[in-house]
Amino acid sequence: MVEELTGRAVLSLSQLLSTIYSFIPDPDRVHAIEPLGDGNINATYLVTFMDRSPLVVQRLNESVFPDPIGVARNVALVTSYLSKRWSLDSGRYQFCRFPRTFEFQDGRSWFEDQSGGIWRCLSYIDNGVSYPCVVSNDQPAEAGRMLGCFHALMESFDSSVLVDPLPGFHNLKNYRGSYLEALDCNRRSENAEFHYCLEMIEDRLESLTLEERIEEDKIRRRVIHGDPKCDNFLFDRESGQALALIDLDTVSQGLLAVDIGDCLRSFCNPAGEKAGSDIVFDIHICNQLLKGYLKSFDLSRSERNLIYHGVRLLTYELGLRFFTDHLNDDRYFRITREGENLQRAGIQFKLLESIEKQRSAIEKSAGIV
Ligand code: GN1
Ligand code: MG
Repeated sequence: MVEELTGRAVLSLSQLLSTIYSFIPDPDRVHAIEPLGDGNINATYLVTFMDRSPLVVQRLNESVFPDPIGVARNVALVTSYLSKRWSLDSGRYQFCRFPRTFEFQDGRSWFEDQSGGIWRCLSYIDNGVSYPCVVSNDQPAEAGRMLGCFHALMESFDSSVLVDPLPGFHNLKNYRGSYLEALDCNRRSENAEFHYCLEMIEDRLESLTLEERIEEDKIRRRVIHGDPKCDNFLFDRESGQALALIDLDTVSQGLLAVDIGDCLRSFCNPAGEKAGSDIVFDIHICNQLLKGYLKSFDLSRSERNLIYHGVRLLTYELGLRFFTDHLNDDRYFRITREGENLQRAGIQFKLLESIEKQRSAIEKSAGIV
């Protein structure tokens, strides 16, 4: 059995275990180590102990993050800010919990292994479970509430202390450039799905940026999560209440419409990012999620105006990113079979068509018509 990280490093199971044992606290008290979650980027494990709380152990994907130590530091700053901020207002945010970053003996928040791999440990949120798509009626409103709480808690965080985790992330021009480059030199196909994606990409390019809209309306950038997709939320296993927003590597300055758009893109696709047919943007989920969000964060009218454009942009952007990665032989997003990123791209573009058909309903949901 081998552990394969997207891109490069391949570790045998014994190398993987001995690396993890070399830095975790109390290695002789370990009960089990097992893979955790379904993230496309980092490799994540749950380490349980005989007599201490479990830890989430992650190796940062260095072929995605150019400065993995910088990213580990960012996350330590964000988690420590969130827990301080939360304790000041724990009545209001009583159900929110956020992971804490484990500090090693040398005071660092990361560990560098012999081959230069960067690892970190985070606290495990008890009873928290994540899902790849919506599984219960209350989940969308709960997720919206949690995203709103996250934005509210992070409002006064000084994001200038963070390094840019991923230069060019959520920048359509950047993805367009990589796409054109990949199209020029890489594989092409006669496959119908491939041509459908090409057409979708080319047809919509001009009408998608948020930049002009924000300049007109003078919308300010705030602290965003950057990746609030469904399986980055933890819900209480029994009550279904949203407990936490995890995967904080992409926290940066940005537009709230980017986070809200990405969150809607993910939650309102009940078939999930991997299923092949019946891809529809579920307007009922959208209504519930935005209701939950607007209860915990007061969005200005101009920001609400951007929500439709945000969900459209983020869906297009992810389709373009999956498609480009397919052209580039899957260097970025982990795959389990050949052609998976092409299929994922097609799903995002079908979702995009459904979003465009429901523009007025989405705007109504955002409270602007
Ligand atoms: C990646 O790491 P994960 O699986 O939570 C990606 C997101 C995409 C998402 C699509 C750093 O998120 O931008 O929306 O896959 N994260 C990064 O599933 O690229
Ligand atoms: Mg994740």
